[in-house]
Amino acid sequence: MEGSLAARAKGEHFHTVTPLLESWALSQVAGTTVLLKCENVQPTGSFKIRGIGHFCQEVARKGCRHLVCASGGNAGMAAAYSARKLGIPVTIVLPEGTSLQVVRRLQGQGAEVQLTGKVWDEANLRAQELAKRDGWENVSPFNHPLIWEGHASLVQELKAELGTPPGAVVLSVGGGGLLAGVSAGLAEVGWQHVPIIAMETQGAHCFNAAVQAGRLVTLPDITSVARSLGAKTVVARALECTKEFEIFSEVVEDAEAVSAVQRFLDDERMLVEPACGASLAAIYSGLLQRLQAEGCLRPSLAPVVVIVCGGNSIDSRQLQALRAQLGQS
Ligand code: PLV
Repeated sequence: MEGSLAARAKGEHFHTVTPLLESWALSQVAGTTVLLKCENVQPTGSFKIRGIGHFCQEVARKGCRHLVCASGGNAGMAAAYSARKLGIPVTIVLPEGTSLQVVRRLQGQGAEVQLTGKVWDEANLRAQELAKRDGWENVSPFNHPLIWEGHASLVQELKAELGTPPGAVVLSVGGGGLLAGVSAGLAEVGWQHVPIIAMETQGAHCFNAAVQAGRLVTLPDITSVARSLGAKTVVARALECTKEFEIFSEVVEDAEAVSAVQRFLDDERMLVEPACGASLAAIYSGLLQRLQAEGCLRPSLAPVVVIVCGGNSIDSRQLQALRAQLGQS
C-alpha cells in the first residue's frame, strides 16, 4: 500500500520513455530510414499504459473505488497494472475467445477477469453495466480525452529525441485512441503537417469504412485475426482528425499483417501481435513506397517512424497457428 500511496502522491507516470531504434532491415525494404518507436517494451507490453495509466491516475485522484475495463487484452493489462499501482480493485471484461495466457497474466496483476461476448463491443456492454455500481469507473480502451492526452506523450518523446519532424508516422488503428493521441501530440509539438499512415486489417477496418463513408460506420462483425484492432466503430474524434491532419487510411489483409509479424521477429528478434503487424506491413508490403510513387508522400522522405504498438496476445505457438490458418506454413 505504501508504494501505491507514494505513486498516487507523486503522480509519477506509469509508462516508460521507450527506445527509438533505427532498423537496418526495415530501412532496406523501405528505401528510407525507418525508426522503430518500441512501445512493445512498455511495462504492460503495449503503448496502452500511456493513456490508460494517465486516465486511471486521474480517476483515482477523484476517489474512484473500483475500475472496470472491457478490453481486447492490452488495455486490460494497462488498467490492471495501473489499478495495482494505485491500490484499487479492478475487473477486466474480455471477449470469450481471449487466450488463457492473457487471462492468467491479468490475474497475475491481481485483476478479476470476466469473459463475455464474441467481440470487444459485446464485452463493453457488460463493462458499462458494471460501471453503474457506486464508486466504479469504466476505463475505455480508446475513447476518452485523458487517454489521448496520455498517448500524446509518445510524440513528446519523438520531439525530444529527433528535434526535426519525421517524414511520416505509421500506426495501427483499433478504436482510434492511438490515432487521436498521436494527432494531439503532433499538434502540441507543432508537427501537425507530418503525414500519418493509419493501418488496419481487413475485417477490423472500422476507421477506413468511416473515412470512405464520411461518417461513422459500425462493422457487422470482426473477422480479422487482429483481435486487438477489433472495435466495430471507431471513435468520432478519429474521424474528426482526418479534417485537421494529413491521414492516409490503409487496410492490409490478415496474411500481410501476420507475415509482417514473422519477418519482424526474424529481422529484429521482437514478437508482436498481428495488430502491430498491420503497421509493420506498411513497410514490408511496399505500401510506403506505393504512397511515394502515387505522390501522396515525398519521394525523398525524412526518417519514417513506425509505432511498434506491441501486444500481449502472441507467443511462438500462436504465431505458428496463425500462419498455418493463413496458409503460410
Ligand atoms: N487494443 C484495445 C482494443 O481492442 C484493447 O482493449 O487492448 N495495437 C495494439 C497492440 C492494441 O492492443 C490496440 C488496441 C491497438 C493497436 C489499437 O489502438 P486503438 O484502439 O487506440 O486504436 C479491441
